[in-house]
Amino acid sequence: MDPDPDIARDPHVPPSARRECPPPAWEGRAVLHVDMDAFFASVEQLDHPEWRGRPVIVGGDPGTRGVVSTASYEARAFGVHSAMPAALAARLCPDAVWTHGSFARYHEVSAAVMAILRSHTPHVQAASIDEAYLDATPGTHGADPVELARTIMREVAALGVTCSIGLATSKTVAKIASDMDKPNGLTVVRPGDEAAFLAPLPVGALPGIGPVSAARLTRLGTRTLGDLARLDDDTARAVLGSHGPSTVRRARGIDPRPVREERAAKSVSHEETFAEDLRDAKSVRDEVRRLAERTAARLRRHDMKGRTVTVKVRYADFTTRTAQRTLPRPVDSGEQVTSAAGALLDELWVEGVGVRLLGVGVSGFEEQVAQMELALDPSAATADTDSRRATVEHAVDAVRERFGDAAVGFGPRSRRGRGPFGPQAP
Ligand code: TTP
Ligand code: MG
Repeated sequence: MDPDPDIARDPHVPPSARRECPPPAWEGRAVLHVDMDAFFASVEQLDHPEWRGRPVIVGGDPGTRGVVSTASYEARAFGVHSAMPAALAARLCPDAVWTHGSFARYHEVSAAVMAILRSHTPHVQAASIDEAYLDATPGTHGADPVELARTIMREVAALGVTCSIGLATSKTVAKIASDMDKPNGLTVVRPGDEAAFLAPLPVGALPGIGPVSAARLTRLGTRTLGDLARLDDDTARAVLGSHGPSTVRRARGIDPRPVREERAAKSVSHEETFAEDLRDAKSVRDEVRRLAERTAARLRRHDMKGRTVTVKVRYADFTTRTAQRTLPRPVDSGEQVTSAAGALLDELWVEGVGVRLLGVGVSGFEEQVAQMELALDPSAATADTDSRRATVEHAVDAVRERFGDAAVGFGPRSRRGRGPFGPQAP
């Protein structure tokens, strides 16, 4: 519960006691949440040694209506933070270095960090450009989870940027813990300590509770996660909607969601073998639509989008053919997958030949970082078709959910924004 509880490093514990009281072996699940410190600003300081130790603000322009993307810890000391209007940041911190930064460079450093994580275990879920979860449950991973966290911090620091890590028995608690001792801090919540660790924190500390829910809870007198943990399911549902009961369980430290390895999935598909061969074009087309919609629903359930749509047909004589098309943008809607699959079917459909099996798949997944880039740069999507616009809106939703409403602008005001940080504050 305290930052880094390793007794061996505690100066108040006499050396004789250190040998007698090794920390108990970790029991059960161990989840690490790794989050880079002031990520974009740290990359800028890495690339511009003359900016190290100085307040650095990424995004926006002093004196314009832009918003701050992030600020170095030196700038945060002046009260500057993400999503703050640039003009206000300029007033708070007049001597800051301002830069628009380069998303390509942030991707590069992000990829190097993810590679370090994956060198320790395949059980890695990249949650955004600068954060990831690792499953380090003893038995699935060799090292003690606390040791693993320290090793990762050392290896990331060797790249020239730092991260903070939360280690706990679940994703929710690990994520909250990683924020407790920033920058360059390790916070360990040992098995059994979850509820006590969470109880004093304000409700807004729980991922998923935004300002609106927090205000609604506060009006009811539910201020801390300890208060929230005491709500019954009916009240939770009335205040927080259908996710209420699971939110309350997370406030108690109960969160069984697994660390998901996106990379494991190379394609998402549905196929079906028919009891009787399909012989007319309409029933084949209807089946393709049904399979496309099921595939798209599964994509959305897993929060994935892919650019390549494949249709597979096995004919009555058992010969099998596939056709594939790569779209300009990743898709996850039933309509988009159906429309691509329908066009592919035209290439495969042979009048008069029975169809035994049909399949519709989507592959070519992009990492969430690519979606974030798109969202932060609406000019990248020219918004000249509805589907492109929908893609951007979806990505904007994802970023807003994570960073709050002010983080991303959208529409005419933002379309002409500059660099990767086009969005302009009103
Ligand atoms: P965060 O991890 O939220 O922030 P951070 O890494 O800058 O700082 P901290 O030490 O508190 O973790 O976001 C990661 C990057 O995402 C951040 O460096 C820039 C970008 N970002 C935005 O572009 N807009 C935003 O509103 C936020 C919050 C982040
Ligand atoms: Mg960060």
